[in-house]
Amino acid sequence: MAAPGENLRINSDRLWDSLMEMAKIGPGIAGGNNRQTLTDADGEGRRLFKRWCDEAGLEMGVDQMGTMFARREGTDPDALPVYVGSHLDTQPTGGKFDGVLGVLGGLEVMRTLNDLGIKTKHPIVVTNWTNEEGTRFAPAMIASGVFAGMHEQDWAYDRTDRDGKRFGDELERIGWKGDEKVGARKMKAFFELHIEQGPILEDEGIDIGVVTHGQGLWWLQVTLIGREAHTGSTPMPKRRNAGLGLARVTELVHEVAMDYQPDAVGAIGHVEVYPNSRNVIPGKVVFTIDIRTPHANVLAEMRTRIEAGIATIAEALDISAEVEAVGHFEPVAFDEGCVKAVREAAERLGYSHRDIVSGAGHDACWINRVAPTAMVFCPCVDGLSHNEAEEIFPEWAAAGCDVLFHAVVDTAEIVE
Ligand code: HGY
Ligand code: MN
Ligand code: MN
Repeated sequence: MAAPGENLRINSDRLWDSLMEMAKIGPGIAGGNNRQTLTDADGEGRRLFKRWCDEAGLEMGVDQMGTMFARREGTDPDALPVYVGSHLDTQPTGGKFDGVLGVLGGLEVMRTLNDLGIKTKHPIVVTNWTNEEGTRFAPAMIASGVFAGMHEQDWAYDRTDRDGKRFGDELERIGWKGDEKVGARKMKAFFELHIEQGPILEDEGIDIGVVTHGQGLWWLQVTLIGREAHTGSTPMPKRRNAGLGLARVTELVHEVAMDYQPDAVGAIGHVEVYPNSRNVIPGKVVFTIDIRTPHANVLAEMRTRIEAGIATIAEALDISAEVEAVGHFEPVAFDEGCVKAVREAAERLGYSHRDIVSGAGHDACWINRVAPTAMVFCPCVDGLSHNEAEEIFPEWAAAGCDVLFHAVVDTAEIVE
């Protein structure tokens, strides 16, 4: 089947305008976004996306995890659809492009096909996966995880945020709990366009990242219990200081990650200190360790070393420690056929490209377990993401979306 000509490009201005329009919903305090999952802002962003899909003549379906699927018909309605998409939810201090570029880039593919009157054999479906970020409700990629059979739906519904609100209740509250069975949809392939969220492409002056692998991850939620006491009148030897435990575990995570350079990473991003009073020794600290590496054996070793280290620290400080795994996926190798479609699209379009491993997790990491999957990366300024200062250039967004367009349309097979 003839591939689309190298002259076929998406409408860069329309894509950028849509990104800027979506960025107005759930604004942050420093120019980025705070459109956390299942908040009213998320609901507003979903309504805007649905309006745009309606205007593009797409048929919208919503599953029981709230994931949105907007379908453009193919000439063969029985042919397995090609899926494309990402997520519209953001971090509390998120950027305008993480996830959003993949959803609105998928919509731009549809809009361009409509403009050109192109018909494909396979239907194409653009997707907004619920709660990719995992910041309000852990774990990340929870909806794509249920879709891929990695999490039970009722377990996902029972996840609570720090105010004790349930995922299932919040999904109903914002009015986006669909009736489709999660995972019932079968895919010919899934493609996700995303910003790199790291510095490699920009540093090397490369337009496109052909994502061959995704690194594996553990999120370990740790609860340290000591004893609240007066910060002034309690002698140092008599303290059971959970805050000191947090400090030592933070150092431990860093040291273990540094032992496996250049690939491993580790940090603690979420911390709750109780009672969080200036003159009370912390009696309880709850925090989440995030460790990642592309190597499965190293990921396991890092977790083992960290858990053993926590036990040693707890004993030395006379505090107790509980460790609960709240997020995990093994390193991912994306589908070679789909990766090839991305690489060939970049070559056809004349964009510089290189193979790359994704440092961040993505819905594609789970969907790769149930359908041939690949990702397209574009650079981001200073490699910065999960920061309101996240930035890309319109040309970067357009190049990534052009490659997405060609990879998706190649796979969906142009009929006329
Ligand atoms: O955590 C991640 O890698 C993704 O941004 N949710
Ligand atoms: Mn993302
Ligand atoms: Mn993210």
